[in-house]
Amino acid sequence: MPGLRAPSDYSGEPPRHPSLRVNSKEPFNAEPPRSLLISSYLTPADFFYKRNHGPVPIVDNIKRYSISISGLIEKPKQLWMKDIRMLPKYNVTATLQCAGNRRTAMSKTKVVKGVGWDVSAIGNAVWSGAKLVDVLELAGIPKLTSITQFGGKHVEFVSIDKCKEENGGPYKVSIPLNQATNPDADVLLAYEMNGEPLNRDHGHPLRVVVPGVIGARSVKWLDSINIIAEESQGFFMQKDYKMFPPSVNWENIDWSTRRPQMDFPVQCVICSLEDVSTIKPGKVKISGYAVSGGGRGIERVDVSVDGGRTWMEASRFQKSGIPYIADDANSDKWAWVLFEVTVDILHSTEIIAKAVDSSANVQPQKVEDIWNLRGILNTSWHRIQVQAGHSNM
Ligand SMILES: Nc1nc2c(c(=O)[nH]1)N[C@H]1C(S)=C(S)[C@@H](COP(=O)(O)O)O[C@H]1N2
Ligand SMILES: [Mo]
Repeated sequence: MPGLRAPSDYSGEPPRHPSLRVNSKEPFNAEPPRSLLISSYLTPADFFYKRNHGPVPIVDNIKRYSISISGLIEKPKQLWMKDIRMLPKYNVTATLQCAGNRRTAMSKTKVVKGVGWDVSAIGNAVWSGAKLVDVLELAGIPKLTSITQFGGKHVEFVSIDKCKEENGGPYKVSIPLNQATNPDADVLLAYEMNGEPLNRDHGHPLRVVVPGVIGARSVKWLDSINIIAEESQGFFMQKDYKMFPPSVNWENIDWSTRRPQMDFPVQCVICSLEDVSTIKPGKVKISGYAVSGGGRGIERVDVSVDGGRTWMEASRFQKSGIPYIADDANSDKWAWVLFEVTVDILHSTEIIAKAVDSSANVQPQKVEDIWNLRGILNTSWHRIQVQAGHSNM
C-alpha cells in the first residue's frame, strides 16, 4: 500500500510512556498500573493499553495513503484521507477491552496460552472519525443492509502489519454487514483519539472502532475493506478469540465448532487495590471500573468485604455533575462506568466486586467455571485479599 508501510522488525517502534507495564516487548503489549487506569474517565493515549501482533506500521506519505473497498459489491472504491475527512465527523466515547484482559488471573487456575494481562487491558476514549455506514454508502451500499445483491454479508477489515499468526500476513477480521451499515451501532473509521491525531500504537492514520465488541475487532492501520459472503477466514477470526468450555484442551479442540466472539460480557474490576494488599484498619475507599458489551449499561456494582456473605452497592459515575443512569440518553452507552464505595475494614478479609448490566446479566462467581484454554473473557468476580496491618503502606 503506498503511503503506509509495514516493517518486518522492531527497530522503528514508537516511544512509549515509562509507567506502562510491559507484558511482551516484541510485539509490544503493555498496560498501565491500576491506579493510573481509573484516575480519569477518559484514558490518555499514553496510558491506554497497547496490544500489537507485529511491528507498528509507518506512514511515509499521508497524501498517498488510501483504503480500498471491494468484494461482493457493484462499484469497488478507493478513498483517500481527504475523502474520509470530508464525511460528517462523529465523536464516540467507547471503551476498548482486550478479550485477554485478566488472563493472568485465569492462568492461576490452570495454564492458558496467551500474553499475560493484569486488569488494565482496557481503556476509554473519545474516538473521532467517519461512520463506517457513511463510508460504505460511498461504495453504493445503503444503510441497514444485511446482504448485498452479490451475496455479501460480512465486512472484512484488513491491515498491513506483519503478524506471525498469519505467517507474516496482515491482521484481519470481520463484522456482520448489518452491524456495519447500522448508524446506531456507531462503528467508526477513526483518525482521532481524545481530540488528537491517532498515534502510531493505536492505529495511525486510520483504525476501525467497533463499540461494545472485544478489542480484537477494532482493526488498526486499516488498508482495505472487503465485502464477503462468510466471516473472515483470518487467524484472529477462526483460530483465536473464541470462547470454549472448560472441557476443551489442545488435544480435542475443533475451532470450527465455535463462533468468533463479538460482544463483551459484563465485567468489573477493583483498581484501587492490588490483588493482595495491606491496609490500615478503618475506612477504605474502593474504586474501579465496570463495563458491559453490546451497548448495555451498568445497572449495579455490588461490593462485599466479607468474602461474599453481605453486599453493598457502590456509586457509579461517568461525567462529573451528570448522574449516571444505565441506558439513559445522557449516559455514554459504549463507555465504562467508574464506581466507588467507602467501607470499614477491621480485619484481614476478601473484598469482592461484581457488576450487573442493564439486561440483568451478572458476572460468574468462579474463574474455574469459565476457564478456557486461550484464557479469554475472564469476567469472574474480582477478588482482593487484604491484610489488615499497621505497615506504612
Ligand atoms: N492491525 C491490527 N489491528 C489490531 C490488532 C493488531 O495486532 N493489528 N490488535 C487487536 C487487538 S487484539 C486489540 S485488543 C486492539 C487493541 O487496540 P489498542 O492497541 O489501540 O489498545 O486492537 C486490535 N486491532
Ligand atoms: Mo485483544
